[in-house]
Amino acid sequence: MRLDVVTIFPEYLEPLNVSLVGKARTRGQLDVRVHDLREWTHDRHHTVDDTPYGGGPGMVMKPEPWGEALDAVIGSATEQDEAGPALIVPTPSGRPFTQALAVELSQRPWLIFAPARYEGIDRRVMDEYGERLDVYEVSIGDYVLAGGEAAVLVITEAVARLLPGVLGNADSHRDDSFAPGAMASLLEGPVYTKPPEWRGRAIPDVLVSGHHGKIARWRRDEAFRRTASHRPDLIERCDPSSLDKGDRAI
Ligand code: 6GU
Repeated sequence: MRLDVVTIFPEYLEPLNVSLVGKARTRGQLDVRVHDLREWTHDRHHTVDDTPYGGGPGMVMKPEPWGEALDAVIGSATEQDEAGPALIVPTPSGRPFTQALAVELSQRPWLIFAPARYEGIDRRVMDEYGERLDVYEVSIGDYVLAGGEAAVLVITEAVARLLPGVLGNADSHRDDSFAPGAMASLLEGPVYTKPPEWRGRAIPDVLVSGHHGKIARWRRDEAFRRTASHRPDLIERCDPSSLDKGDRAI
């Protein structure tokens, strides 16, 4: 997969050199290219923003640098990129970023991220590229960040771990909280490892009982309890047929 990020803070994307995403890059599974938006400005001050039409607080990102930058990135396609890119615009006014959207994006060969600072990007940029490619305006949650760069890191990590061969064990994401169909989309319950006792705290006996049926039932109950406590909305909108007799007993 190819990822391009156009930003006024290229150094904000340094974490893409580390951990899972960094390793995927070294292995050649991810081709990440970070670009400085100011390279596509032509004035002495490398201006990327201006005051909003209609008045109001804050500044809006000017369309011209974005247009030149996106044309250059899209125009750098080689034979490998024949499928064409999707444009991801992180914004608090976007559609929610979910595991289902992470799966959809992980199936695309090329993503271009356009994270904004200030009050956002001039609307005409999204309208213009929306006529040529799929544009996803995406929010990572109901809170406001100072810019979209942190959202790029979040979306990239969620997408990269779904790429074939990036996670050591392909089964690792089958039971993820929010995986479609997994555990009826319950949150994951507690996990334990050695030693069997730590600071006077023992692990639950059932986990060393060797009884696989009882272990599965216990895990399901813990997941159900945690979901009911932290995310009752997930249980209210789940498919009732995904709940079993044991769940209903809780
Ligand atoms: Cl994607 N950007 C900004 N600036 N704030 C956000 C966000 C994105 N998602 C939630 N809050």
